[in-house]
Amino acid sequence: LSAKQFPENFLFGAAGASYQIEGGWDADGKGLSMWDVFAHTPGKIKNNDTGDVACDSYNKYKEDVAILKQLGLKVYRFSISWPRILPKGIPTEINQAGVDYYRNLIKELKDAGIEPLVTLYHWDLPQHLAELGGWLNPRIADYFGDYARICFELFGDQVKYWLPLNEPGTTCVHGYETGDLAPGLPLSGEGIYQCAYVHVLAHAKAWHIYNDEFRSKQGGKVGFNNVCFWFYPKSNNSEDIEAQTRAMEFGCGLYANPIYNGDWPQVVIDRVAYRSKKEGYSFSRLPTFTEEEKQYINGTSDYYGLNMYTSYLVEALADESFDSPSLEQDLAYNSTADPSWAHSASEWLNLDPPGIRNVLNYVNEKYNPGEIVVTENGWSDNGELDDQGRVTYLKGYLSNVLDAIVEDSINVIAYTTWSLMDNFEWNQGYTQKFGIVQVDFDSPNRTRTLKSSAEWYKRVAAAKEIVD
Ligand code: GCO
Repeated sequence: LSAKQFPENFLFGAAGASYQIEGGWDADGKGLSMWDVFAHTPGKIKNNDTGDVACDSYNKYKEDVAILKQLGLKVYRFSISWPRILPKGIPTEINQAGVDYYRNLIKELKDAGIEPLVTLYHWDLPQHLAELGGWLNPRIADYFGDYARICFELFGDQVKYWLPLNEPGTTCVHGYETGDLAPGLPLSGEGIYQCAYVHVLAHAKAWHIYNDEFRSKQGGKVGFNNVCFWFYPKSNNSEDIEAQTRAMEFGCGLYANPIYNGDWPQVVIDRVAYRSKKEGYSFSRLPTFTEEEKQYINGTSDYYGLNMYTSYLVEALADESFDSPSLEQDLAYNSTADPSWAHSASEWLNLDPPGIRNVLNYVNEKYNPGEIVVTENGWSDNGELDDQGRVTYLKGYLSNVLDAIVEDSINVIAYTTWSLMDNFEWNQGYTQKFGIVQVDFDSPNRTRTLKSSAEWYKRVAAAKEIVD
């Protein structure tokens, strides 16, 4: 029905991440990451699953690229495992087998006409650095800068799209606030803000290194990746509308605002200062950027890498709903799903296609990022081959991306669905499947099979429009 077309040079693709797909956790000189350690700790992951083998992409990357090619996809977002390149995270020792792996993967992609979009860090922090304090230690930004420089040197002749970090928000909330993801530190009310601070500095460092040392000869782009979900106020009460603002600013804004506007969102500054004072602190639990840091972080992104999956309704809560300092208390809202939304296999993921168009408009207006790449968007189920739920989801969200481009004039240049293959879904292990391609985790061969959604997506990528 719709004759609306994606722009001629729009890139359709798929995404994945090292720890979730590679396996080879101790192969050929790779060092330990904090995810190896976390997953090997009994009780942390559903069924005590691990990423030890995962999709075995360390050995089967050629098959992965062949599938991308068969689907007519033109961009592949993958991440480099920091400890596969630098076993301890430090630049004293480079693991040549790791370098070879990514050079081979990139060559395979380029030969197939597929653009690599490379995340430098998708949560697998070298364990050595985790022991030095991980994302609570501001020096991690310096270690990250050294690692980023090495990757730009090693791969930058072939890679034009970089994302230094993946979803700082998820790490800071789940790694350092609630503790249900690695490194598993429940530092309620405090860890999250220190973690956000260190991530912002690390991202900016990588961007500056690229800008100063590589941009003129390599001509690539370094984007900022951030997860932004959409929140609707549950009612038109001013309290619920303020809760919506808090939801957007403590979620999306906490990370994006420093990068695009040079400081934390004002709402967050005010709210955490107010709460901290009430709780008896003489300072805010939110670290302060120095003037020099504000200058350094401001404007350090060449495109916005948006991860977007779901929406919620928010309802304001009374200010004293929790009895100790916490993000929950700072947020002071309750979030629920609209009863009309379909649910995925993941408790947090609902079907609300207009949410992505709302977020694209929000990000575009607030941060004026120029180009946007939707770097993650996808649906989970139990792994069935005829995955009509995923087709419905992708059709709805992609239609809204198309409307954002055509009707709202937002410059979305690419879309990489999460995920190319079923994979290790963090603390949910292999119980939730996001792939457009099925992986048989019971077969030693990790057999890959296209699902209905892959066949559908292939037709969309070829037609550059939404098809039935
Ligand atoms: C991320 C995501 C992915 C997840 C996906 C589904 O941070 O990029 O967490 O790694 O697998 O979002 O939950």
